[in-house]
Amino acid sequence: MPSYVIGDVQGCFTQLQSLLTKIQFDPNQDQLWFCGDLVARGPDSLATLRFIRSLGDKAQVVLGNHDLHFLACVFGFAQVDAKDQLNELLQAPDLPELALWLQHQPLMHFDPKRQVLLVHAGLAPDWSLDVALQAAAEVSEVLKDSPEKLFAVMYGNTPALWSEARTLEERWRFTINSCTRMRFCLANGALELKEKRHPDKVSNLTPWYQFWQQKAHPQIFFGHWAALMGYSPVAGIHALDTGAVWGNYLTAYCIETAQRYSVSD
Ligand SMILES: [Mn+2]
Repeated sequence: MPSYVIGDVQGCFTQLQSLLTKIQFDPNQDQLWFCGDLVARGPDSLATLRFIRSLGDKAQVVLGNHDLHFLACVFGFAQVDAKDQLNELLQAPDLPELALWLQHQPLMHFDPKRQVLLVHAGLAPDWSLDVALQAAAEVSEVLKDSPEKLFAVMYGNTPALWSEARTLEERWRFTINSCTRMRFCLANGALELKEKRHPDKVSNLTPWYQFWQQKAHPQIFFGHWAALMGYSPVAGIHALDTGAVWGNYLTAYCIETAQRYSVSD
């Protein structure tokens, strides 16, 4: 029963289908884990969401920043970004079911038996694994039960440290920023949320995963950072966004065999 972790699909439904052909995906046996950003910039967010939802318990999803922004638009708390191609999805007759399904997906998924963790962007330097799981679970609960409360306070870059997140709202925002937006941190572990380039081009910031190199950690799979092109230098921390939506590749990683598969179109 192989499990494949798949990078940021971003509405690239055609590439997703070619990738599944390449790995000879068997929906009766195989599991697909998606590391978030299912929708937004690519041409076919509607088909992507319908397909992944139709997989039922064969698919494990975590939410990315674009998925949360899409939900905030559905709930009237944000405007669709001019670069997004979401109109077809927003006008679909099954939008309510698709949005509700997405709203029930977690920010983080942890399989304690296999010691494998899935998250869109990463884990904050000043978290332990237990604190990270607890913080992510709190956000998932509020997203399910009172999404308006969450979307009203979701946007913003502060606090930059978990120790500075004092109110419930600050904890939600910090958790969402760590799990769905972070790439680099300052030397003290504070989140820096603007820089997107490859670490080789950035001198004064540290990639989040370098902080986790020193901790005992499960295998971590993440997306979100297309400039890495699927490479993280830390053993057991796997980058999977290979920029399908930017004309590069969509990647799947088989957890059992550690083999990578990519398609470009
Ligand atoms: Mn992202």
